[in-house]
Amino acid sequence: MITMKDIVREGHPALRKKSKEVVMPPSEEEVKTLKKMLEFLKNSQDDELCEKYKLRPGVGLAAPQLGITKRMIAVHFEDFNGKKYSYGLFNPKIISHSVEQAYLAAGEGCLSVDRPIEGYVPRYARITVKATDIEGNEIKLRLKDYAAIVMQHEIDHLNGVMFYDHINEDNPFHAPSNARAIE
Ligand code: K2U
Ligand code: NI
Repeated sequence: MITMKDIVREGHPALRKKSKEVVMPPSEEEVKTLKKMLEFLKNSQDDELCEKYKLRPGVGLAAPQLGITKRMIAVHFEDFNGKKYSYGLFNPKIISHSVEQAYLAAGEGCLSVDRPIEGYVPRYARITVKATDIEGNEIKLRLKDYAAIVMQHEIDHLNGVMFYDHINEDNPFHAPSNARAIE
């Protein structure tokens, strides 16, 4: 199982690289890795396992955070309306997005960043993502608000982008005029 020792931290080159597309169909090892990433997120949200293995709770994980520069991500969370999202995705791509932006009022964190970084992270409020799921199906996801934020955080990792790259340096709590706060 994946634990925190497997997650690379700031300064690791994988976090600043553009990850490579996974050639379809994925290898057994790539499928196994993606399943382990999803399992980590589920474990990290289980109080007992979290405590037992000293996990940091996570709602998303990208392969570069394991030092694997391949375009693979996992997400596992419930949005603020209680809608559940649980996906392992190969080669996720944002194919369209809103002009309107959104940001988490509480800011963002990252399992690869062992320090709190304050500030708003402006992102697209709505996105459409196409990807191949763990079973090999080509899927299209239309996401908004929290789900859109999580997905963009993870896809950023595949492009070597960290959440704090989006924070306004002069005024970290500057909200762009067309951006909506997600509480
Ligand atoms: O990619 C990662 O490091 C996982 C992040 C994803 C994330 C952070 C902030 C906003 C959207 C996505 C971790 O999930 S950070 C820890 C966390 C745990 C529960 C809820 C929000 C953030
Ligand atoms: Ni992160």
